[in-house]
Amino acid sequence: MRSVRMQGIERELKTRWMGHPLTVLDTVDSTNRYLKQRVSERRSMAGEAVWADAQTAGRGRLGRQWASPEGRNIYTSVLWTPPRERMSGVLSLVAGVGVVHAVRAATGLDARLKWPNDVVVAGRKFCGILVEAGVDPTPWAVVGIGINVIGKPDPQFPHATTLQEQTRAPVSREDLWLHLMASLEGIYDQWIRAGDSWAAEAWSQCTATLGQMVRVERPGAEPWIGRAERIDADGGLWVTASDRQEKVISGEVSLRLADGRYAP
Ligand code: BT5
Repeated sequence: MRSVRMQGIERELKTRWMGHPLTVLDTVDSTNRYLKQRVSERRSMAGEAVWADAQTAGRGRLGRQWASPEGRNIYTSVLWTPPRERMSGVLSLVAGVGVVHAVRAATGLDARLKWPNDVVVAGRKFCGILVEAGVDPTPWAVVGIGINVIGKPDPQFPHATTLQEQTRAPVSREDLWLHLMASLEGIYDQWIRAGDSWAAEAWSQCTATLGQMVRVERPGAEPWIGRAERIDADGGLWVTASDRQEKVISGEVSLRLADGRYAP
């Protein structure tokens, strides 16, 4: 059940546009699906957001699922309408930086990004980001964010954690959601002013992946190990080994530590 504070949270928002207007739902299949439908019906506006207490079909990337139990987490999606020439993998970098800054501000935890866009604390994932974008009728991007906040992580995901597990103190999902909208607005506006390479640099400042030895696993190809060197403004990651250097694109590879464990 949505809390009373959650229901009226839009009144507490201090942002100019991020998070307005807000729809708060008890349950929905997927907040991304919900907002994309509003886009297709041409009923949406920039900054519009949806926040659900539970999802019955929360989605990850590549058809994967996002576990979305009720009463403890954040499942939220926000609509962005960037200029056409700014539509690229950089959107996902901008969103990731926004989440990291919000979580750091709200909890003091050392949240970091794992390429391409998991958010981790102490090497364990507490947040996933799913950006879905298109250009019809005009450029749009639905930025979906799932954050494990309260209680223990789902035991079926051994590398998962929750913010409360990390802080060992109560964490308010409402306060965190307010931080999230403020942070996304600040980072988005700065990206529009400063450009894609600024976003790639901001992402690089918040990551746990760069400098690590990682294993690149592509379906049907021999895995190989190299050092994660840098990212490009389109979100591609450069991995270097003694005999090869390649830019890997999200969706095409999964990254593991050199010994096969989940790479933070
Ligand atoms: C993601 O996908 O991490 C993006 C998840 C985005 C979820 C939000 S919730 C609001 C909005 N509406 C939606 O329908 N989606 C967005 P990916 O990188 O593919 O990671 C998915 C993988 O993470 C799964 O295959 C599991 O291994 C793991 N996983 C699933 N649920 C988890 C959870 N609650 N906490 C940690 N790990 C989880």
